[in-house]
Formats: sequence, structure tokens, C-alpha cells
Amino acid sequence: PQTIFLKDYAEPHHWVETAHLTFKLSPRATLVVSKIAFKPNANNLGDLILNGEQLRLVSVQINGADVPYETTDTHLTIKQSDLPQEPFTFEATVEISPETNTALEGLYMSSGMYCTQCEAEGFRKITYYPDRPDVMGVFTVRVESDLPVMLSNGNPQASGDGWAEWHDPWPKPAYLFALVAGDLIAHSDHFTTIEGNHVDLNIYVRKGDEDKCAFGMGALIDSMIWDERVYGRAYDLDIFNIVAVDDFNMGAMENKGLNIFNSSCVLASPETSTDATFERVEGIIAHEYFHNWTGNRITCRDWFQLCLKEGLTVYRDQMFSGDMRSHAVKRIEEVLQLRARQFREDNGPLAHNVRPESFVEINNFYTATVYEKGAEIIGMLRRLIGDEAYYKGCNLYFDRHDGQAVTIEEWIKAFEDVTGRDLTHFKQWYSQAGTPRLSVTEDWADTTLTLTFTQTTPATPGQDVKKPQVLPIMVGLIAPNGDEVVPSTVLEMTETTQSFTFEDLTERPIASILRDFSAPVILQREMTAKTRAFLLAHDTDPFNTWEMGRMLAKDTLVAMIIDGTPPARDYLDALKSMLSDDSKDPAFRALCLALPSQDDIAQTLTDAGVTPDPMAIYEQREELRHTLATEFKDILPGLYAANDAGAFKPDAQGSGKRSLRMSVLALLTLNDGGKAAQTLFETSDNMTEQAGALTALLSAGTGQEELASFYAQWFHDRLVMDKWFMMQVASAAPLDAARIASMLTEHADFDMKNPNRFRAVFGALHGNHGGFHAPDGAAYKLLADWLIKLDPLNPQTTARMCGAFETWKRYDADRQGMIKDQLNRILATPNLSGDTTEMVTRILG
Ligand code: BAL
Ligand code: ZN
Repeated sequence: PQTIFLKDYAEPHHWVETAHLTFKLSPRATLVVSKIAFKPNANNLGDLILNGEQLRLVSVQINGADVPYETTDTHLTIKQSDLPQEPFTFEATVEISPETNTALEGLYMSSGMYCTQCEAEGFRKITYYPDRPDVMGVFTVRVESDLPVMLSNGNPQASGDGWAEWHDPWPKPAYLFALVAGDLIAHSDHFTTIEGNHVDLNIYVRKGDEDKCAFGMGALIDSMIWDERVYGRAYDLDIFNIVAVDDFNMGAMENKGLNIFNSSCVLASPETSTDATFERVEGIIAHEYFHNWTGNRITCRDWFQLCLKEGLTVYRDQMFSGDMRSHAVKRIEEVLQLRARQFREDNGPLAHNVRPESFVEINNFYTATVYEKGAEIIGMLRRLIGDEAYYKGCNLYFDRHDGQAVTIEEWIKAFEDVTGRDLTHFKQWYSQAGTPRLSVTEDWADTTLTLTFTQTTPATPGQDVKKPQVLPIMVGLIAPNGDEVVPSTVLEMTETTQSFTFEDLTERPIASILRDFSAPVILQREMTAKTRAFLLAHDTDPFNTWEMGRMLAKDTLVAMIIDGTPPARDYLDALKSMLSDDSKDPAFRALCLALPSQDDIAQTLTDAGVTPDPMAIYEQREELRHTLATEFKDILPGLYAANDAGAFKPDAQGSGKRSLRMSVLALLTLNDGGKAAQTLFETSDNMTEQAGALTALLSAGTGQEELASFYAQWFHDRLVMDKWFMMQVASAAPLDAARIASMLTEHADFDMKNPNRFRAVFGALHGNHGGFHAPDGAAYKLLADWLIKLDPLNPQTTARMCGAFETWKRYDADRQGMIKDQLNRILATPNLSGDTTEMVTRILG
């Protein structure tokens, strides 16, 4: 496989004006007839170069006549000397086999329906085409089949018995192409845009799933209203379709006017879905809808610019979810995710720039860094320039680049133009990998507090020397009596070391630093447990309040692991009083009660120069869970009773109460032998509580009867069954995890071709830190065995799951040796895909 470099970008030799495609659908022999109007690019004349893979070519013509051409495994080329100098029509017929397409890229079949996934480079598996995002054309699509529902992008144009035609008036790159055909049912609604246009809305699902669409439809309408109100962006077609598909590599896809969703990210009902699923559905529906402007109307010039659409769209969906629920809770959840996924990536062999400079397989760069760190950059930009300039800059960007395929340079330029600021240094966030470490010292003299910050970023692969980043550091000051004497203010740090002073203070305050997690850095600050407990009680910033509790929990766990120190009293008392404070949002209290994950503790130990012992981490974390159960014995039953949310509503208030109640139940189960959990499991009418009760029982080492009755109740529901698979592996004790995962792969309902099911077992195995790193290496071997089996079928999901091994250098020599052996075994597999080869090679370093 070839490495592609950002620096080598060149415009295509030809632009597309229109593309007419006819699909004669058949499971193993679909014919795709294309008629594409090309225009030579006067800036870069040359051969006609079309991408095409796994196509059986039937015919090729230019302007209705035969023409010499060459094909390889990846391209069809017609020499410039054989082409007209003027615009011309290229026609081709190819044959493809959707039914045998297990890679789930291009046109494939899932549970009897035809569907597509073209981002990033799947369209080339459908027909010969310049499959690159800077080539934008107007598509007309005719679908022929005997299936009742036939969909493509844009507006319906005409239909008859056995055929349907769609026309998309908006020029788009091929990665936004979509086609669906199947025996589907629509859940329908409609929306009138702020511009007065009527839009039909449909969520298409398989029969039996109709009752799981209402929430997604509500989220779609909320998203449409929000994008009009907050960003002034209205929808631009007569129809907006969403289709739920069972076999899907990612969460969802923003194809123009025809979003295709992994069914796990759109279907939701109280009986079958947890609050977390409802929240995810709401966020992903919004994300894909928001792409209509940030991604579709304005797209990326090349795949190196992926963060242009993804970082911005994640930022937009985060803002939306905050508005729909609670900004404080949402921000904490975002940071938890960022640390668990992006910091982990940024601190290992897969670290890369938010805008990478080279890749072998672009599918390997749909990463937490591109998405989540990309979103953090937008948040920092907004903090630095303020809300007004942020929205002005966005409007300028939309006005200036509508209909174009652009780069990060154009995005940043819009903000330079509205603010008059030079953002060259800020833009370095896109081209320097790694998580900055920010340390701080405090000096008090007379009436002045001086905060001196120092930033350093450790080397990452291929980048040994790091420069200081622009950091917005939000700070507030609290007086010893608990009053806030300086409200939140943003300090702009640009150098390696920099001091900021606060004058005219009557007494030495306590600084609350990096409020709202204003920059994606690791803050290194020496603080006593007492100061942390003080801020936990008095800080006005909800993120930092939570962060202080988190730090206390981490310090406690680290001390328990390193030298057996018993759990810190300051932590236990502060947490107890936080939990008992009914004026605080239950969702927030639930987040405070949650302990840092084992993986998080392993990284914390690594940062402190200690080699993490996964068994000790597991045992001490369990020990702390038991301590919390004992210490809070008197308040747990009351909290459990008080947070019964009553009739299920998937809103912030109800889900917050259930979240606290389920966290409390997990501890209560350690005290009452599982009585409360068993009762809840038997009587609850919603999945949040049913799964919460079952998890509490499994984590306490019981629950086998409930597990069996859960299966009997839900075996027919594939999304609930994913939970059944996942829960067993996730809550297994370390020495049982690999055995249980292996046993589940023998289960009749295990299907490696379904990415959700594969991830349910192996994502959970990797997420079970103690189990994954059990001393015998059984989990490493099991995962490697299955990655080797999956690779020929689905390289994309295989490659992504290799990330389980990315932290291997943290651990002791024995574990490193075992993981390295497995990685080398994967790499030595004959015909290993380019996707997996690239990932394993990078992980090995
Ligand atoms: N564009 C791929 C799926 C998503 O980020 O929305
Ligand atoms: Zn996206």
C-alpha cells in the first residue's frame, strides 16, 4: 500500500458537472450504469483518472464511442490524447456483488436490504469515478428493483412499478452518495423551515422496529430548530430520510438527504434502550443533521482536512446536547471521553496531528484526535475570541465557502478576518500532536496573587520537538470564606512559561484553574487534599467541582495501590457530603460517585513513573468500592428511594435520577446481598433499570439466574442482545474475562460479521482492563485470534479494534512481550489488509 501525503495535494485533471447513475439491483450481480459529464480542469490538464475497485467492467465509452483505456486493481485511466479537449460524457457499465460485500463499504446487503457506505473511499467500489472530496457533481439516480422502498440522495423525481428516480440539486462529492432499497416501514413527520419550506421527514426501519423511531424523530426536529436558531442554518431539500441498518461499521453517515444509521444509534424505546442510548441517539442524529452545513454544503478539499467537518460538527452536537440537557453534566462527560480515548491515543504510538500529514488508509484516521480534539480546538477558538466573533466568523465561513471543498486555512481565515487577529500560532493545534502538560505555581505577596504556568508537550511519533501552544486557561478565585472574589476569566498563554497576576485582593484566595476544562491539557498542580475538598465544596464552576472529587479519588486509589494506604478520609467525607446534598443535580452527583476507570488509573500511574499492575488496580478499585459501600451504608437506601424517577421519560431530569440511583444500587448490592437489585430487575419496566440491576448483580459476582431470564426475555431483540453479550464480558472478574468472551463466541447468536456484535464481545473484553491484561495473556491471544479471522471479511472494523493494544508500552516486560508476540502474529498473517497492516505497524512503533 502507498503512503499519501498532504504536501502532494494537486487538483484533479477533470471536474464532474453531472452524474447519472442507474442501479439494476441484484444480490450478486448488480449492474451500475453511469453517465458522467466531465469538464477538463484548465489549471491541471491531464489523463482522465478514475478510481475503481472490485468492479467487473462491462463497457466504457466517451461521447458514445469506444475509446482506449487501461485498468488496474484500483484505477481506470484514459489518456489525455484520447480525450476531447472540451467537456465530454463518460459512460460505463460495471457489475458488483452487494451480497458478498462483508467489508460494509460501497454497496452491500444487510438483513435483506441494500445500503451503501461511501465515506471515505467506498464509492470506488460502486463504479469508476474520481472518488475524492474536491470533485463535486450534481447526481441523478435511478434505482430498479422489486423492493417496495428505493431511496437515494436529494428529492424524489419520479417513480413507477419497479423503479424510482432521485435528483439531488446540490453538488456533492461521491462520499456523500447513498442508496437504500428494501422492505422498509417509514415513521414519518414533517417540518417547516424558517425559510418557509416544507420538509417531509422519514425514519425507515425494518418491520418490527416502527415503535422505536419516535424519539429519534423528535431529536431530528429539535436539531433542525436548533441549527436555525443558533447558527442560522436551514435545511435545503424537500425531504430528509434516515434509514436504520443493522450491519454498519460506524455510528452513522451524513449522506446528503439520506442519512444511514447503525440501528443502535437511531432506534430507541424505554423497554429496550438505556438512558445512555437515548442520549447517544439524540447526539448522533444531531451530529449527522448538522453535517448538512458543516460537511455537505461546505466539504473538505482532501481527507487530510477531515477535522474541518468532524471537529466542527462534534463541537456543534456537543453544544446542542448541552442545550437539550445540562451543560455542566455534558462537559464532564465530554472530558471523560476525551481523556479515555483521545489522551490515551495522544500518549501512545498512534498519536497524530488533528490534521494528519500522511496516511496509508484514511479509514484509520476517523479517530478521537480528529473528532474530539478537533472539537476542543473549536471550543478554544471560541473562548479566545468570544461568542460574538465566533458566530460572525462562522457566518463569514458559510457565506464565503458555500458549495466549496476547502481547508483548515479557509476556516481559520474567516476568524482572522472578523477579529483582525493573527491566528497563525493558534493554528498550530492542527499540526502538533501530543497532550500538553501544564504545571502551575502560585505566589502570594502583599495583595497580589501570581500564577506562573509552564507548558511542555512530550514527543510523539515523528515529532520530537514541540513548541508551546496557545492555551486559553479559564481561572476564578475563591476567598477562604467560600465567596468567589474573581469570577471566571480567560488567561491567554502563548509561551512556554508565563505569569499572570491578580491584584488588590484582601486575602489570599484559592485559585480554581482550567475551569470548564478550557484547554485539552493535563494540569499538573500540587494541591493538598484539604484544598481539593475546599474547592469541591465551594467552587462555582461545576467542571472543577467534579474535577476536585476526581482528583481526590485518583490520589486515594494511587496511594492504595502503591503502598496500601487506606482510603483518604478527606475524600470519603467530601464525597459523602456531596452525595447527601439534595440541592445538587442527581446526574452530577452520579458523576462524582463514579470511580476513575482502571485504564485511567493505569495511565495516571504511568504518568507518575510507576509501571501499572492491572491486578493491583482491579483489586484496589474493588476494595475502594467496598469501602464506599460500608462508609455510605446509612445514606444509600435513602438515596436509592429518593431517586426513583417514576414513569420513564428519557429527559435530563429522569435520566439524572436513574443514573444516581443505579450508581447507588451498585454499592447497595455489596451490602444487601443483591436484594434491591433483584427486586428492581424483576419489577422494572425500563432497560436503564433492568440493565443497571443486572450489571450491579454481575459486578458483585452473582446474577446468573437474572442473566438467563434476561436472555429468555430478549433473545429476539438484536440490540438488547448486544447488551447481554457486552455486560457479561464487561463485568467478568479478571481471571474469567477471556474464558467468558471465548465461550460467548461459541454462542449461536454470536455473528462476527455484525460489527455491533463483534464489538459487544471484544470491545467489552478490551474495556475490562483487568480481564484484558490478565497475567496469562489469554485475552491478548483471544483478541488476536479473532482479529485475524475478521480481517479478510471486514478490514475496517478489524483495524479499529487493534487500538486495544495501543497502550502496550505502559506495562511490565512480560505483558509487553506477550502483546508484541500477538501483534507480530497478526502482522505475519498472509494477505493481511492494508488497514490492519498500517495500524499494527504503527502500534509496534
Ligand atoms: N462522516 C462519518 C460519520 C460521521 O462522523 O458523522
Ligand atoms: Zn461526523
